[in-house]
Amino acid sequence: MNVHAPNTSPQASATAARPVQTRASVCPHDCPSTCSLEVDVMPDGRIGRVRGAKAQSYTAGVICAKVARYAERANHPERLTHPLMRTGPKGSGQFTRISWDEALDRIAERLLEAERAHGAQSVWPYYYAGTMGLVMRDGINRLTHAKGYSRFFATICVNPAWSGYMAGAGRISGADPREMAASDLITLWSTNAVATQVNVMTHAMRARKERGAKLAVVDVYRTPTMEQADIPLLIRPGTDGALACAVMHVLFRDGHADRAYLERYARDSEALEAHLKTRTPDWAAAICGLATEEIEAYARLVGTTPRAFFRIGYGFSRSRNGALNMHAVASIPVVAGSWQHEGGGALHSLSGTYGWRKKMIEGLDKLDPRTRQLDQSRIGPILMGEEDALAGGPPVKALFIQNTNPVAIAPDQEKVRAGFLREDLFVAVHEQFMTDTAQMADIVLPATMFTEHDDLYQAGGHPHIQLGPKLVEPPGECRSNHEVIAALARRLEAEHPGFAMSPRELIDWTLRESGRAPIDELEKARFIEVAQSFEDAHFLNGFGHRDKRFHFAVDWASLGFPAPAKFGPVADMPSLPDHWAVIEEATAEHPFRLVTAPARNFLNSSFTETPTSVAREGEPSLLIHPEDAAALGVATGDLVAVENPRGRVALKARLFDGVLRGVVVSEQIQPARAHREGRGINTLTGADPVAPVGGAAFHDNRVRVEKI
Ligand SMILES: Nc1nc2c(c(=O)[nH]1)N[C@H]1C(S)=C(S)[C@@H](COP(=O)(O)OP(=O)(O)OC[C@H]3O[C@@H](n4cnc5c(=O)[nH]c(N)nc54)[C@H](O)[C@@H]3O)O[C@H]1N2
Ligand SMILES: Nc1nc2c(c(=O)[nH]1)N[C@H]1C(S)=C(S)[C@@H](COP(=O)(O)OP(=O)(O)OC[C@H]3O[C@@H](n4cnc5c(=O)[nH]c(N)nc54)[C@H](O)[C@@H]3O)O[C@H]1N2
Ligand code: SF4
Ligand SMILES: [Mo]
Repeated sequence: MNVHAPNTSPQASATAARPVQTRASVCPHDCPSTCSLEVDVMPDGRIGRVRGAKAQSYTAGVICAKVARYAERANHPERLTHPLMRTGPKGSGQFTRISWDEALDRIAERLLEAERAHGAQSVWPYYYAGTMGLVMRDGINRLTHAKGYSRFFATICVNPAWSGYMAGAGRISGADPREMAASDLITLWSTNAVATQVNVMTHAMRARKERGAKLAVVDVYRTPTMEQADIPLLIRPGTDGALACAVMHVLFRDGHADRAYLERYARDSEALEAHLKTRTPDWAAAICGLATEEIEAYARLVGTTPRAFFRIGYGFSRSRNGALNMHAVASIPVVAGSWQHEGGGALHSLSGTYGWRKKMIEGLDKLDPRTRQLDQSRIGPILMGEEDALAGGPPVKALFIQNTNPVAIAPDQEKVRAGFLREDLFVAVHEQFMTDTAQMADIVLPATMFTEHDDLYQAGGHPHIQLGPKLVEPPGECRSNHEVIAALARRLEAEHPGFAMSPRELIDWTLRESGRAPIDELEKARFIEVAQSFEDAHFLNGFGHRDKRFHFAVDWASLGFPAPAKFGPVADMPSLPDHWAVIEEATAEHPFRLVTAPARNFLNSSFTETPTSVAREGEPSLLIHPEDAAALGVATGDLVAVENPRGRVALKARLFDGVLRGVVVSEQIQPARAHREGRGINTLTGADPVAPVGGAAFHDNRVRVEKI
């Protein structure tokens, strides 16, 4: 039963003892799948089982296990339900309960004090993607712009990937993922889809079953996704550019480059072909660790299979050469001409196709472009007052944080922690749980979950917009991000009409202004498909650049990608696809390359509080090749110290022959306290920005490993 009627109050539901109702919703988490959900609302007014909607053709009834058991998270006894004020030293975890009015008054007082003493830009509202709902995620920007606070430059997830894709294709868009079902060769390039976006497997497996399609998987360890592959391509971290170049070398060499297509749709093809002459499979094999024959065989298959679909993930972009490598990989289906065919081409993200008008949600009419932008990924250096990170402005004196857990998820964690411990820094954190970040706060505020507020969702991995309506009342005194921002705005005398609107009014305004159906229609329909035409999705009307061509040669320093500045060693970036040797290569002192990949039962640092996820993942561990382990005298279950100049983390060794020698993998972002020495995995990752527009090289770390 699907009930679309407006939500009834919990009192009514509790007393009427009505049966379980199944209501439509959307998964709010930061996952390209953005699944369409069916949520059981129990007679007691809490949520019960969660299932994938069958009626939505991308979700197709399938969701991941961690969200299927969402009741564990929503009804968790440790959810934050009341505002808290710190009573002990910073980071001590000693808090006392206070009222909402007192909490909001205190926050406002400290933000106003920072503004008076150091200017509005000493306040930095900081957020990310705990919920992907447009109102609850992005509404904080309205406060930022209305007050002239330091702006937030979101870099941590997509910048290396998107800048690389944009450089070639000119638009963050691609083929409809459901077309995978019509494909004969599907390459999952650096996405562990079984763990991180399970629906990709639904559509890929359909092609295998119905057409005998081949599945190729490119990764740096044998993930559950690679275990399903016909063609596993296990490479060294940060070497995707080399593999892509060799594949294209073979395409040109063996007559599989589609010259007529290139003539019409690409720029710089001759320069690329000439440049690739020396980028042979032998050359690439030595860099990426594959056998020459594996590269030849895969390239031959790409060249002889018109319906070749590339589902390109984010993992390989989290290296210092990640943007260049993304551009190189995105070049393959252009050289092969795969884009012309149904079931061919590529999909990285559809995020560039929605065209939202976000003035009301984000207060864009109040945005002053002269206000500095601070780089999300560099929160450590910023809080530690490093001059280049502060972009010429005042020190940050106050942080207001929603929707993210930077003490756990941001790179260079020792610096982040030291920054949060500054006595002169005020920190307010709006959260669902006592995360590593909330633990460091002066004031903690309890937040609603997605079934407890209204929001609007787009998807990165499929073309739908969806409504996630409020289904149940929140526990205790939890308030939504929007409520908190509006309440603060009143106290801070920040002005914008958006503060006075309800979430539903903001959603309706945004839908209408963006040329979409109004909220009532969307609610009735649950989701609306917004797929592009085949021609647009396949760039057959031209790529996104002004000249409508795919660009093989890139002037990275003048890339048209919105950024406050260019980051990292942009000037040294090769113009054409290549292996750019700026990664943290292993040395004698730090002989291992560490990859910090996502864990199946967590989502970033979310779900690290739910018992089943914690039980399934176990203690934070390190996958290491048995021969490397033997050389160190390490056995499965031994505690090892993983160290580099940024810090040291204790992990449990797990011997695994699915990594190359010299590569170690830790699947997680577990809280610091889950680790024996109280330091989390991002202690080892660097906050130096990835060229050309920032981001963190989470999978590009040299480390030493020793038995403790
Ligand atoms: N279960 C679960 N799901 C998630 C998340 C999670 O933490 N857990 N995170 C969510 C978020 S925020 C995002 S952005 C997406 C990301 O999902 P994906 O697009 O899948 O990207 P990543 O998770 O960063 O990494 C995916 C794979 O890249 C591999 N990899 C790392 N370095 C390299 C390299 O140099 N070359 C190659 N070829 N592969 C490499 C890793 O081993 C990993 O298997 O997933 C989302 N979904
Ligand atoms: N080592 C390593 N680090 C990584 C990565 C990696 O692969 N390796 N991946 C990186 C990537 S891709 C990303 S996107 C980032 C993600 O980093 P984050 O966006 O910080 O992701 P989460 O850890 O899930 O934290 C989101 C927090 O928001 C809270 N939250 C959820 N909904 C709401 C809400 O409605 N209101 C409020 N106030 N809070 C809410 C959740 O409880 C959770 O604690 O991590 C990055 N960090
Ligand atoms: S697969 Fe992703 S979008 Fe779907 S339910 Fe799981 S976390 Fe949510
Ligand atoms: Mo992400």
